Amino acid sequence: MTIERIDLALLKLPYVHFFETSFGREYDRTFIIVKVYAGGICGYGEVVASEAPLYSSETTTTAWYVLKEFLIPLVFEKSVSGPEEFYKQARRFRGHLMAKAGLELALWDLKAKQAGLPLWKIYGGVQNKIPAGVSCGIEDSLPELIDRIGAYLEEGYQRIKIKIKPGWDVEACRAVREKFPDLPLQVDANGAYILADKEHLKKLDAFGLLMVEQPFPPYDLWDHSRLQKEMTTPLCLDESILSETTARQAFEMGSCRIINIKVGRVGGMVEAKKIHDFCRANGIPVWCGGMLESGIGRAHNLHIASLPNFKFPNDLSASNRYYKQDLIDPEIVLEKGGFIKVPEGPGIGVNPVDDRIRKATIRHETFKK
Ligand code: OSB
Ligand code: MG
Repeated sequence: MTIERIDLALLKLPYVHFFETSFGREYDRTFIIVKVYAGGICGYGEVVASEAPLYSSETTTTAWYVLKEFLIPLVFEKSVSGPEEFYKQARRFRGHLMAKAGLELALWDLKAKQAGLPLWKIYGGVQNKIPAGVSCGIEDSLPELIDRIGAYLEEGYQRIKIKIKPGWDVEACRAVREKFPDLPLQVDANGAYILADKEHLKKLDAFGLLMVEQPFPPYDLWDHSRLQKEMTTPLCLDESILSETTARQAFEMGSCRIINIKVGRVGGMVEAKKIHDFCRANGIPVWCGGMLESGIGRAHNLHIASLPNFKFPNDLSASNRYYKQDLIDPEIVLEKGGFIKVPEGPGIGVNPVDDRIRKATIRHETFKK
């Protein structure tokens, strides 16, 4: 079915609580929602690039530009109607993986809605409830971190991830471990260290962590392999894994033992599935990372996390952990035992509320064939 129209909207939503990583502290999130229309059906996608090029080199502005000037015209000019065809065509453009993923996800939602099936069925998912974890930002003090973790555990989350950076690492782990000796716990540095910190990072082996995520910057696969050789705790790569090829290279070099899959980071679900399948064939467990998505992006992540090689609790939390009012109705909730249900309706299976989207929109543009 021909794509008749594509809409882009730039939104800003305030967080319920600030989120601080080794990049800095943020109070709200700016992101792009993509809508694709065909035959009276609308597919939704989310572009996870943020305002500043901190997590990756993409920003909301570069994503908007690349969508408007290259990716949307490609869909119309080549009469692209589905996500796999979009993936093949869009590969001619280098990089801009988050921009590509947002449009590809909208096409996946559309395709599943056209078929009347939930996305997880189209993807070959096997789990209908997803183990939920929380990613905890850096706080002003260790007691505040401990209080926050206590509150999340009270709500029922299965595991906690804390953000670390130089000056907020070993002592933070020690404090959390003292208070919660048996808690499934992991840490994420977002690339804040360098190889010279190797001896310091090895101290993290003392805390029984599930994994240490992305200690070094994205391009340092080799340095990660040097650190992994000397640590007992598994390393997990996030920012470094951009494709099935980088996943294979990380595996061959021994740069990590676990991979975080984020569909936005790798350019869409076609590539995410390739990474998933490669990891499954080679005994590397994966889990689903998050980018503090709205309910639209998080619903997409729930379907992806239903695939069989997702083996750890995920950075997938309920709507009320992120936003006062999510963009979808009903919102995403945490079930007993610390799970989130995979939506059962067609496509992403959740209902975006147009009025809420409109209220949060700061820029909007419609494109037609
Ligand atoms: O590294 O996993 C990360 C949020 C923004 C950018 C990078 C990361 C994160 C998170 C949030 O950890 C996880 C979530 O969405 O719950
Ligand atoms: Mg991460």
